[in-house]
Amino acid sequence: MKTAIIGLPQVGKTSLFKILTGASSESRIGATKVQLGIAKVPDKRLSALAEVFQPKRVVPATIEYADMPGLSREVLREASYIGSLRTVDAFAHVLRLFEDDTVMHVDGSVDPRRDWANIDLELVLNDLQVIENRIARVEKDLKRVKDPDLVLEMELLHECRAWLEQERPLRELELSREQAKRIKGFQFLSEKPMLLVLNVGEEHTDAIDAVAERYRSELLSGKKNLALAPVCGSVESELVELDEADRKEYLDSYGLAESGIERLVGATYALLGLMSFLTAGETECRAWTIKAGTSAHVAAGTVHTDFAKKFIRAETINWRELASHGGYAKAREHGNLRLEGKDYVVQDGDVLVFRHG
Ligand SMILES: Nc1nc2c(ncn2[C@@H]2O[C@H](COP(=O)(O)OP(=O)(O)O)[C@@H](O)[C@H]2O)c(=O)[nH]1
Ligand SMILES: [Mg+2]
Repeated sequence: MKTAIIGLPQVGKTSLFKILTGASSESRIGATKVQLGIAKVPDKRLSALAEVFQPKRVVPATIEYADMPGLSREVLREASYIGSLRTVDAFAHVLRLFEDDTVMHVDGSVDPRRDWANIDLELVLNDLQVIENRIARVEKDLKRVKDPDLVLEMELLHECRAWLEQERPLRELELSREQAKRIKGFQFLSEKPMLLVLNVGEEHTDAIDAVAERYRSELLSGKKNLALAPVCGSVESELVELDEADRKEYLDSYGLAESGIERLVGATYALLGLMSFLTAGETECRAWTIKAGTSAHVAAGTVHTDFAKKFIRAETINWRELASHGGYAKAREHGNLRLEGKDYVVQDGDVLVFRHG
């Protein structure tokens, strides 16, 4: 899964990228390169299982992030910039809330609502341009052959165009399942699920949840494929430099209950309808990311294609139960290890052992 960190220049994108990936990235005005990094998904369940099994390897789930140069009408005309945006699964749009006279704002003042509206409009206009071009092409083709597939496409394009002309992003458009599948092929920018990341100033960290709640009710109400999470860029980029042991204390000193990465990853999973299951043993404890509603058969395939092909059953137990039994033997003795078939819908926090031929 890949998320692009977007937003105006100087709003805290690179700071956020550092918080998430722990990577160092150049933080300078007018950076033009896209930088990629991997975030490890923090997971208390995985740590608990690692305590029990003492495995050789602990492998958390990961999310890939792209730190994008600041958005503007100009960069949205560059093919390479657009290309890096098209291929991601979601956007994290950083909105500046922090006040700091030493950091310039391209529009002269701090106003997250305005910034969000402006950038969303750029995404909408970009999609509109793509659609106009496509409609012109398909019209020509339809004059030659009445391909029913093209007729359906044309219908969808017209529906999207009408929506975009009202300056509304495609992520909010209600589509049939068939249309939703078709639209994916275009990789429209305004169609991608969007996480708004409020970059809150250090003076507001102890009220961070209240601030987020206020903006959530103002900006999100009734909108699809949209979520919001707050971070404090300047405070939390310091976290990356600290040992695990000192982090809790540091967060506490700012009145923060969890780190930005925990809040962001949680919000991203919810936005994309994701969850994780776990595998655990002496060799490896590992978290796997799947869509909510995934069957045991498909889950097996994410671990190994052979597990899916030769699937017999999945021995299943909630991570907490497994940890409290101290391993599979005791859990089995107590009859807490269930045998589930191909169609079992995997639950968040399940530990699965795949039996295969
Ligand atoms: N005071 C304050 N400054 C911040 C905060 N987040 C980022 N900055 C500063 O804003 C400037 C731009 O940050 P950067 O992450 O490079 O923004 P980008 O251009 O969006 O990648 C840097 O000087 C940061 O130190 C914050 O929460 N508070
Ligand atoms: Mg940057």
